[in-house]
Amino acid sequence: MHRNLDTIAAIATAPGRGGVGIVRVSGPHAAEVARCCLGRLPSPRQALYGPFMDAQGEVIDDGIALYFPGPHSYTGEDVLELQGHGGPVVMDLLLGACLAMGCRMARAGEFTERAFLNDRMDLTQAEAVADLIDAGSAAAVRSARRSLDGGFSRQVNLILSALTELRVFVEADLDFSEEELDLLAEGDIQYRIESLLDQLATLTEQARQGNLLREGAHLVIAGRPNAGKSSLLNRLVDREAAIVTAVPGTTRDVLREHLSLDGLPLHLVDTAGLRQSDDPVEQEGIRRAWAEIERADLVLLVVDATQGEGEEEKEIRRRLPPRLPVITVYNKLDQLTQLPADASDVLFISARTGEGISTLREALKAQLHYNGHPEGLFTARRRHLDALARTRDHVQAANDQLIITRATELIAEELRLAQETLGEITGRVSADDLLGEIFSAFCIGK
Ligand SMILES: Nc1nc2c(ncn2[C@@H]2O[C@H](COP(=O)(O)OP(=O)(O)O)[C@@H](O)[C@H]2O)c(=O)[nH]1
Ligand SMILES: [Mg+2]
Repeated sequence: MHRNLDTIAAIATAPGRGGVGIVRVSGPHAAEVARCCLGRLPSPRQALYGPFMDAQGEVIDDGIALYFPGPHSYTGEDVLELQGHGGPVVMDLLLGACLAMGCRMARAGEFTERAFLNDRMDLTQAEAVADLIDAGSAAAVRSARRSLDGGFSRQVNLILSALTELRVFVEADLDFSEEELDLLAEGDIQYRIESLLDQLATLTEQARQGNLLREGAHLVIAGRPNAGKSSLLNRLVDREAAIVTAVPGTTRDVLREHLSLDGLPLHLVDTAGLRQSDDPVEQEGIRRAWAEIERADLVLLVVDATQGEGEEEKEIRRRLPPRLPVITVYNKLDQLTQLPADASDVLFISARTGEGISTLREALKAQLHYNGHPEGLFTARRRHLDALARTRDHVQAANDQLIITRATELIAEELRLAQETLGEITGRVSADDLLGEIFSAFCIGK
């Protein structure tokens, strides 16, 4: 266990003016700070109303103090909360008084970091605290709450114990037999590995959805000039965000809009039409369009249905990053008298009349594998997805060893690596730099 000898303090409420503002203190000197500031130590977990004084005994403010002796506190240490009037100057004076009494300013996320280090929560829960604070929708709040309640950790721990059992099994075999597995054990191990792979796949899909809900998807609208990209953006966000004209090359800057698709945050990007151009401004617009495409999760390739696909579209498709999903939409459906015969896997829409837009929205959800049911999800991060993928690779490698070499030692090693990798998610095994990275993204006072 880590020992934090510093007592830390910070303003826990948002900066600015408010009815109430809170200064939070955590660490071994919290009780001393309470006595100095309040004249006495409040009874544990009971509100004490009174004046707040600075180190010289001068009254700064009055309000309610709460004292939570460790380990039954947020951080696991002794915690003091001073709830005063929420003015920035009052709060600064109060914080200043705490610092004068021997506290140090807390770093961003340090309270939650201490909660983690004192085993009050694991890493997914600590991250869920930040996600809850940053949540941009009710669905995101619910999924962060679920992670905070340990929903994600429980699933990870289940797989971790399955891995432990399997490792015990394999390593026992390593002790008793020669270098190769006997057939009976092999069947059992094979079965267990397959079931592990299944569990990992299920959890990965849940985490992917959770991450999608947290981060949203980057959707780039691309195509040649005048196909109706900006009109489509406007239609999707239901307002005149982008300038639409009949002049090809109207859009030059990259335009960003946000949209919630049944709870799924979409970051829409409208771009300059892709074509050869001698105009340096347009060229820069096109360069930026390609830069956006490189970063996209999904591209909407807009084609003018009255003209169909030509050399330009071929050229665009050639340049699209491999493996980037693309939805092709034929726009200006209102101008068509009949549908082209060779266009079965494209969507027909009219940005002008709105026809086909609801189908497009469904196609977007399907392409992003968003099931539209945020209930039951927990928030997850790329870090988690990455760890899950590497865990799967190790389990898969163990499986391959089982089939190809049947070398117990190699199987055991892959399973050990799998367990270590999966443990990164909850923080059972984690490097200090990883912790620093996670907690520094928090706000001060949390
Ligand atoms: N008839 C029809 N015209 C459209 C439609 N969508 C866009 N346009 C027109 O096509 C022209 C180019 O549209 P714009 O959205 O600026 O295309 P962009 O260059 O791809 O962004 C404008 O004159 C639009 O009014 C549509 O669905 N039907
Ligand atoms: Mg445009």
